[in-house]
Amino acid sequence: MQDQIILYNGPNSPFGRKTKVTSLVQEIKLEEKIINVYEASFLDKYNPIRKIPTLVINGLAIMDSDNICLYLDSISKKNTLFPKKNYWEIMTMTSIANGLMESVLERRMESIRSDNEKSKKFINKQEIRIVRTIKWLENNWKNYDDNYLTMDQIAIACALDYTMFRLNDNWRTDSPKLNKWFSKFLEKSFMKSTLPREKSI
Ligand SMILES: N[C@@H](CCC(=O)N[C@@H](CS)C(=O)NCC(=O)O)C(=O)O
Repeated sequence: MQDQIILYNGPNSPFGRKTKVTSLVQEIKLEEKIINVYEASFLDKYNPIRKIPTLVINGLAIMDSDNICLYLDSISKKNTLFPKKNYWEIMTMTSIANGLMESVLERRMESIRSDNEKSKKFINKQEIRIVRTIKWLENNWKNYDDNYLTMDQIAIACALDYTMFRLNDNWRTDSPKLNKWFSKFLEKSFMKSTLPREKSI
């Protein structure tokens, strides 16, 4: 019997998008449930941190997008997204992309707090980190092999698209190498079918 795999995801989560894209690329069938994580107390029994994405396979819960992607990759018959040859490079690049997502998310969460609660200093710190990280990606850009997809490429594309969704696309003019690669990558069907859905949450 085929395992029942449920992916609890949000409408806009860049971490969740990474996992959804991985399931599409690795051809793993799963049921995606889009939830509002801020009201999802039912999730606590699987993941006390109450974050999406969370994957549940016949009652076994896997949390954190990297673990979920590694799991989906491990049960796939397709080429691995984590080849041994460049494993640590791929993992580190993926973590840099995760850090970018995190900064854009933190900035967003801070900016929607009420005026007497939000910290301009904190928002500014995140914005500086966002610009620094994208600049680093541009300066350390290596040409990816168009014929072999790796996890870091998916993570970087999701992070950059999320930056445009929540902040702006100024980086595109400042980072020509990255922009050239990204424009082509966005055309892929797994990117087109996983665009962020709602501005509000
Ligand atoms: N390290 C986690 C980060 C996941 C994460 O931050 N998810 C956000 C949505 S994008 C979330 O669930 N936030 C709920 C909250 O903070 O209450 C991963 O890679 O999965």
